[in-house]
Amino acid sequence: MKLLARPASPFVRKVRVMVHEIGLGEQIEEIMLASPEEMVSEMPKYNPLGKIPALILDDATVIYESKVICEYLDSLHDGEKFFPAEFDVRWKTLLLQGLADGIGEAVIIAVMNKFNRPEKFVYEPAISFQLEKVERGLLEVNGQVSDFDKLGRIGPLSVACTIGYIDFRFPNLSWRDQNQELAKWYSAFCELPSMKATEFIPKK
Ligand SMILES: N[C@@H](CCC(=O)N[C@@H](CS)C(=O)NCC(=O)O)C(=O)O
Repeated sequence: MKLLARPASPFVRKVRVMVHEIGLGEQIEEIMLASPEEMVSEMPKYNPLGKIPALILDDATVIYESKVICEYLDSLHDGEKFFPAEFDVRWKTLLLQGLADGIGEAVIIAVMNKFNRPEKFVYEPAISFQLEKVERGLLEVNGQVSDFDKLGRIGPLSVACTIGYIDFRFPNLSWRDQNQELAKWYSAFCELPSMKATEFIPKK
């Protein structure tokens, strides 16, 4: 299998961490697209939405959307499942994944509005609108941290990848002050070898 990816994406990281955790690394070749331009030209060939990640199976079937890729990968191992079958746990972990992914998407929109355009087109209220979603989302997640060990694995993993992306894009966002439980949990989660192996360290 081949994973089409870029190193900083929180959605790609979710898939990569999971691949490490379930020990499937040998079976998946990571193809890191070299630039945003390459992504724009290449990705629509695999995903009509033009987005990474996309997983190309050995029979050339393409799976996109990180949540779908992760659930597919979960069917390939016999260890503790990221998407539990039991309904009560399943819907909670899916909801947490949805919230975490939504926070990540808000960060991406804020980034597009802030950095990827000429100064005169930067509209601060549009950025604040997205960062308010991030703030509300993290507060909600913070309230669930004490239940994380009962919540199924994909939700917390999605949270960790989103936070990694927030810290990369908006390092001055002081989310830790308001979300101390989450900050403590995140710092411990980052010690996992799978998180360390997939950490994006921007070039200075
Ligand atoms: N819902 C998608 C989101 C993926 C996504 O937004 N990927 C970004 C990179 S982090 C992307 O490819 N953006 C390019 C674009 O929107 O054209 C998923 O979970 O896979």
